[in-house]
Amino acid sequence: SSPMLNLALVSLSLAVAECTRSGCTTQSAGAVSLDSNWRWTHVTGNYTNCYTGSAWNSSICTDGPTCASRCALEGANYQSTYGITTSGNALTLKFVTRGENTNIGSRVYLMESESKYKMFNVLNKEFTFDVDVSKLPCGLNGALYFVQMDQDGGMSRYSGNKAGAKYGTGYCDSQCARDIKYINGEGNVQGWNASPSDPNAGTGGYGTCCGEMDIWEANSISTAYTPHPCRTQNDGGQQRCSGQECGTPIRHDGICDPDGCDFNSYRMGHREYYGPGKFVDTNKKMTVVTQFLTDNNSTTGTLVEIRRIYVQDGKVIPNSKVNFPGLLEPFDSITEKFCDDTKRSFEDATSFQKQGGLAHMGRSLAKGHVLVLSIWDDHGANMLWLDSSYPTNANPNKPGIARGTCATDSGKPEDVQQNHPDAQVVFSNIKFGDIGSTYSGTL
Ligand code: IDC
Repeated sequence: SSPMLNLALVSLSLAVAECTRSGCTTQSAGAVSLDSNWRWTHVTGNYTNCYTGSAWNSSICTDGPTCASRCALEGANYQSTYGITTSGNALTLKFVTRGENTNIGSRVYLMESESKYKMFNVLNKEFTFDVDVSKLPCGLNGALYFVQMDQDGGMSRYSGNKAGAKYGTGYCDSQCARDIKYINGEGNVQGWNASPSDPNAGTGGYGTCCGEMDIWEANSISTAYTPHPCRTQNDGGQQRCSGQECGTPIRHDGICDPDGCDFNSYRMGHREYYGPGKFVDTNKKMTVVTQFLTDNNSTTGTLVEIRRIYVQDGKVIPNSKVNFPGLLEPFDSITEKFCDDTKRSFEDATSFQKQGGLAHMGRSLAKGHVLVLSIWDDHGANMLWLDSSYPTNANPNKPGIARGTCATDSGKPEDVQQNHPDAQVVFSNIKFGDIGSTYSGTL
């Protein structure tokens, strides 16, 4: 990936507030940059595509390093091509945008400057935002999360990367994403195969892994928050993987935890808590507060608990309590004990524990994470792990199987794209600061 030719918009502004006990101040307006995978990549010096649909141009991209040295990444027309708009402190991500080509979903990163992502250390802090999920049906996910990407997108570590954070390079996550076109400053050309179900995607021989903290994965039916630690270098920093390291063929034998330790109120036994017309009413905007508590109440402590609070219509709504038989305690937050107990009673795989659990997630967060906002559909599992019963062949009455009210045949990408092209998520009013400083309301 080398510099662009054609100067289009490279970012959009988005205001974020930082808070202390004495109040919040809006920092110099931030910006978001679109992930490089969504951008046009063409030969440097002319407009021959380096990549089209689900395939590399094999005469240009003869191998990974050559590909990156010959190809450039473009600027982005956020609104008309990708359906992404900002207004003041709000960001709207639309699902299907029909421009010159049809675009599906998007992923953007919060910037600190034109060439650097903004880094967050959330330990002993709280992160708060408002979200409108009312236009997110079964099968869609409007996500807000943190990943341990490099601040410059990998430009200084990988000489082949001439594009950097400005062009949204350097993505990584705990699934060790293999659909990423440029990894470590090289095209992911070797072993690239078209996706069997997605005409705009494929997977290469390499993946890109790093620690991930999902603050919010949600639609109007279900929501989950989930830490995913990784045993990559630098306590979860971006690392390229190949073969079994990436978690294929054996899902739980890679260098990251792909499942995480999830708190989904429905899955945890409170079925009237979150949804349209429910206790936390997804027909209306809500405020979502997430607190990262350490053992010594400082940013250098060990992460011991991740708490969730909602605020809606001026009312503070405590998180739901876990409610199913065979459980040690009525947990209402993520702790190591909660993870051990739920994995044990649900008979889930324990890759979370194997990858170091909550303490290791904390070490990763301490290194600094990039904020990601996205809207996506799921070619792997139709989002059933979030909003339906999963695995679909298991008894839905067994604790841990039911995650939401969506049908087990819902969420197919072709269905949601056809029937809900106008789906969208709106994130707004992002606040970050000391515990207790970012929200108010009556109990
Ligand atoms: C979920 C992850 C999520 C990821 C999704 C699809 O939390 O980030 O996008 O998988 O890969 C399972 C599933 C597993 C789920 C996990 C939590 O096999 O796919 O992980 N879980 O729902 N069974 C029990 C729990």
